[in-house]
Amino acid sequence: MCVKGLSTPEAMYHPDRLRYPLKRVGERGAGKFVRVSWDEALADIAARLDTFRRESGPESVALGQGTGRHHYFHVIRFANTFGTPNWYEPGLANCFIPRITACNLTYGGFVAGDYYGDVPPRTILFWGHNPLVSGPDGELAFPIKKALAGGAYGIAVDPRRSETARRCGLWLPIRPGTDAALAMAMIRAIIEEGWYDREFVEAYGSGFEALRERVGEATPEWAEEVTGVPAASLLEAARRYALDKPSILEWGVSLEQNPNSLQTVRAVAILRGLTGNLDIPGGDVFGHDLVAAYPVMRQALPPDALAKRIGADRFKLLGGFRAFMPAAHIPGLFGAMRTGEPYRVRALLVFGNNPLATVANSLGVLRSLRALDLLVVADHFMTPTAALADYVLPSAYWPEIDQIIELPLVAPRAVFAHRKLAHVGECRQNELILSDLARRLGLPGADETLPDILDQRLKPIGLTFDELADRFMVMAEPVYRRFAEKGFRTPSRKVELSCKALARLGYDPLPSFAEPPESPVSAPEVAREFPLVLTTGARRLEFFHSDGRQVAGLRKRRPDPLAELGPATAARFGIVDGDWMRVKSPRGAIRMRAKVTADIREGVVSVDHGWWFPERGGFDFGAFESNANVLTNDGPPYDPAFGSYQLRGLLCAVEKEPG
Ligand SMILES: Nc1nc2c(c(=O)[nH]1)N[C@H]1C(S)=C(S)[C@@H](COP(=O)(O)OP(=O)(O)OC[C@H]3O[C@@H](n4cnc5c(=O)[nH]c(N)nc54)[C@H](O)[C@@H]3O)O[C@H]1N2
Ligand SMILES: Nc1nc2c(c(=O)[nH]1)N[C@H]1C(S)=C(S)[C@@H](COP(=O)(O)OP(=O)(O)OC[C@H]3O[C@@H](n4cnc5c(=O)[nH]c(N)nc54)[C@H](O)[C@@H]3O)O[C@H]1N2
Ligand SMILES: [Mo]
Repeated sequence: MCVKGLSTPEAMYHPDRLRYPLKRVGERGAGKFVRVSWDEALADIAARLDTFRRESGPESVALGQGTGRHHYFHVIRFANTFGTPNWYEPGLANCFIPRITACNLTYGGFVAGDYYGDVPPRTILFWGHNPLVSGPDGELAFPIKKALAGGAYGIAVDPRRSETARRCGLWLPIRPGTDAALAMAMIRAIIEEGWYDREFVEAYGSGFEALRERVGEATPEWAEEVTGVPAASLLEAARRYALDKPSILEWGVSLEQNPNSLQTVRAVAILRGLTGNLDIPGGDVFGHDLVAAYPVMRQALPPDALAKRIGADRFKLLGGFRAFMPAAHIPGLFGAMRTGEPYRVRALLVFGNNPLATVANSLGVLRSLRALDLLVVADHFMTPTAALADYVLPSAYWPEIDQIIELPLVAPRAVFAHRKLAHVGECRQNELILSDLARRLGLPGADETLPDILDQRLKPIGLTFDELADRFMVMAEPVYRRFAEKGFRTPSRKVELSCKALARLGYDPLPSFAEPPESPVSAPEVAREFPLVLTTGARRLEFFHSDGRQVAGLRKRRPDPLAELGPATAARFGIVDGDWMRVKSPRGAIRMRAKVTADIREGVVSVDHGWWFPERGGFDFGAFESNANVLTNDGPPYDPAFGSYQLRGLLCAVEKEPG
């Protein structure tokens, strides 16, 4: 088991675990709270939400959540039925939705590696992704280890020789933020060398000639100059991925945390189509929707509310009606809280998100939260964000909830039951907190209970939640090459190498590279003071984002926030392994412990994210001392389609801390 799983009892029964609802007394941020009953807390919150709704419109109330957890769709349901278009999740612009959307646009559905069928992959291309550590969602670490041990050839595109890259035959140490250039050059090589799947492209590809023309100048030599990846490695990677089939392409969040996220994920997505590695055994395959979608009650949100969604007018694939899961733009929303532009956002209800740690520009986030009339935070622990709240609500930990786990996007054909087996204090599952509030506010659908919803979702497989729980899981038979009969689920029924739907929305139908706006190439004057390239947030096994720092069993294994840099880079700044150093960007400075390693591209600094110090107390738990998001940028330019902001591929400097 993962160390985080093993530490569950320690985390769940931790003395600092929130056990009762708390109400703030004294000033915001003074950290003084008193215990109140659920009834008192929810009655007051509901009354205040009702006032905001009447005085300033429902859009003045925002909902926030972190990365997709069990309550994900219920938060959206609450927002829709309350009538506010302003909910957010860090993943919408900067994690996963760009990948999903690029797949939908290019081949009409999301694809994931086929590790569970009879045919194993021969090649796995890991792009900005370290699943042996991050294993997102599909518990991918296990099948991937097995595939690599069984002889699959691994290729890693990563500025770090990550845990995954170390098991690969080929490592392409890329300059952060330049992935689109590498992908364009691989597309060109695959076309010009004749390595593409001609039969597949002729039958099922649309826009091949336009694509060929677009990548015309993306030679391996050009890409070497831009990305730092040797031309020979690039060609070897392209040849193996295209010819040693079946191949899986595992891509990560690194492709999305930059202002060119749409075109970056599109360029990489196209590789699957060109090489015919789509929906074949041992390749990347489409998911099956085994169960019904969560009833998010999208129809309850009135059309005039859609127009008020912050960012929707500009970022059409984030908030517009063509968006996969329309949401508000985080920098715009937090901006509205502190500036009142385009209108005042007065209240924020947060479920499982620690924006002071995980959203770019932490000091800006602090000002935004302080400006609110009402902040409610539901969490397991008193986090720096919760410490600013008017109400802190104790949420159930994962063994204390009922839910259905279906992951058609990553584990394409299984559904699991997850059954409650413990209960701590007065903690409640978030869905139940939201339903209670919905009832008090008289929102549509408020009489539908969580068990009703779970049963309703399982109707397509003819089971109730209890029946599924007795069986634990249901898995469907694999189906491959569905396109041979029905084509792809795109307007042209083909793989859209050139994408008409994008052109219609006013975006480039073909992939392109844009130099990151803050780089040694695009901002040489900034680079004089900040000569190194910054990337942040490479996952660590012990922690989930800002979670877990108070769990001794985890903290012991990783006591300090680390920043990795290469031996020559460290020597240049007089830093040795283990030194405390300051890492500075044009926006701020933090303290990190240096990890000097040859397993990173020279000139790059990779900074851990999510750090705060629960043991410190105070009003902020040292939340700004070693927080990567003091360095990152929530300002423009943004990706024109998703509004993605910059967490990777920025500039920084390092210096040894005196004393
Ligand atoms: N610099 C930088 N910043 C990043 C990233 C990066 O790479 N670099 N990555 C970004 C990405 S991809 C993401 S998805 C976001 C993640 O951002 P978040 O999801 O905000 O990250 P967490 O720190 O996990 O915050 C979640 C909070 O939810 C609480 N929690 C966990 N489970 C539950 C639950 O069941 N109920 C409730 N109520 N609370 C719960 C935890 O205790 C924690 O305080 O971070 C983003 N931020
Ligand atoms: N233990 C643990 N697991 C997690 C999480 C966690 O916090 N902790 N978070 C979960 C979440 S929400 C997410 S989104 C996933 C993310 O998981 P992954 O998609 O695997 O992403 P990261 O680990 O952030 O980064 C992957 C690799 O990208 C490299 N990299 C950094 N910048 C660049 C770049 O510009 N280009 C390229 N090509 N590579 C780059 C990093 O060095 C790193 O090795 O992990 C999930 N799983
Ligand atoms: Mo994420």
